[in-house]
Amino acid sequence: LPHPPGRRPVIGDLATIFRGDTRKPVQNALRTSGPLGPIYEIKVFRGKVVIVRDAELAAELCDESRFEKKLAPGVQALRETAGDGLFTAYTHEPNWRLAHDLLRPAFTREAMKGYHQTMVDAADELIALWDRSDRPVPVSPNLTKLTLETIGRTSFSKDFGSFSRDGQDPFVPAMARCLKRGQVRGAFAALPFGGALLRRGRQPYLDAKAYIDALIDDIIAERLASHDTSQEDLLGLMLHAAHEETGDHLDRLNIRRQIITFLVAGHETTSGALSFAMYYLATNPQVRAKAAQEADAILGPDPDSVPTFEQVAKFRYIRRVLDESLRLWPTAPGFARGPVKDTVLAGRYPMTTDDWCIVMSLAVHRDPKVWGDDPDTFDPDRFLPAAVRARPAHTYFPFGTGERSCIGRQFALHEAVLLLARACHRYDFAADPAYQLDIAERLTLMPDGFDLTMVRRTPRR
Ligand code: MNH
Repeated sequence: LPHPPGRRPVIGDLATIFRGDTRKPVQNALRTSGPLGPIYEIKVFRGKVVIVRDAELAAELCDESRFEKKLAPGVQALRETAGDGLFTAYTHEPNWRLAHDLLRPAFTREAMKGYHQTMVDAADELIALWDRSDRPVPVSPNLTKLTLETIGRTSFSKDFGSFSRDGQDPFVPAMARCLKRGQVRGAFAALPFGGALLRRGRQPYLDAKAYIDALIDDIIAERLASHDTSQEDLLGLMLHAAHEETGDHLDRLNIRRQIITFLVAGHETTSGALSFAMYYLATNPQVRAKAAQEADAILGPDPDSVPTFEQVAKFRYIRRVLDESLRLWPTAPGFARGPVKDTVLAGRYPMTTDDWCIVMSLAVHRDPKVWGDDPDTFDPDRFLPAAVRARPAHTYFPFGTGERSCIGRQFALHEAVLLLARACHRYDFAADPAYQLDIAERLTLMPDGFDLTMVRRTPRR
């Protein structure tokens, strides 16, 4: 397979991966990997990663009869914290199927109806915060408050109190430290002096882990103390649901891992998606005007009116803005796939069951074969129903693919469209013309240093 030029002995492509900005390997790959063609490999020390950036190969990898989810080393490293929680489980681990079946009822349309008012209330608190701000608001940190409150309150009866605090909830950096620890451990294990480097970060890690453990204990203890076994939210299902066929329950260790999984998976990706959508609305006045018009048509002239559950599905244009934002910046920028049985990809690339590759959605979402010769241009009309029907299957996957795709997709879309609709209805907002989109890479992609001045507007009929 092709690889980036300038490969060195021992370190392999390390220098290339981090060239430019060491904190942005994913964006670096998007920018520089084009000449390597549809599929290429990178090597670092003894590790090898194959990356697919082509729509046809990606679509083939979505064929569930031949390929399945694999855990890339970066995801495997999260198992130290999330174990066999839904996201980090191997499909063959019994707890994956069990949790998938038990928890799915928390993500039906009916379940969304139950969360709607809680989502509206959390959005209201963010709106109140924006109303009070006489300075530009920090978009991503504010939206992270919203998404953390939303997952906490809807699914665990946990109020983080994010809106009554200035900075972020301590949960966010504590969790980041725990997750990073696993990844750093994986990376350092391969290095000379790795052990010494690891010892340095040990105490802060232990502190963060103790904080998270106590938080989860509280969440579980409070619910058990309420003696309410009827609540069918995510936590209720985790604690009390029995499998239809086997009667099995989730065990206590797995419940802890699921709570961590949902608190993390349930907020960072959605916050990033919302932030990118706000960025494109702020920098495309015609798009913002159309979104505001749609909000006015559905919500009417009262700036305080909030969407009903049924109305959320009616913001078709705003939904397209979100879809297009997730095309350009899928906040989970890739996912790993590998063969179920030894096979040949595209009739050219033999793969065994030990092989895997990363489908780089970020690049595939810009393949000119699918998206035309201006794939980097933001255009929500790419998601008009006729345009969607005209595209081949498996060309757009911000939520992954197959049975291991995102269980929280409807949840994220409902939450996000609701907030965007309210924001476009109530405010006019323009980005500082000097702001250049700067994207931080953590577990996910997130606009960085992006502020907006929220100016009240007058909705019209
Ligand atoms: Mn989510 C899996 C993206 C919101 C909970 N999510 C995935 C995958 C992608 C993804 C991609 C598949 C990863 C893989 O193949 O390895 N998720 C997103 C995005 C958003 C999102 C872009 C928001 C936008 N996710 C949410 C929300 C929740 C959630 C909200 C919970 C409320 N996601 C999950 C869980 C999984 C997952 C749990 C793992 C599902 C499984 O493997 O069974």
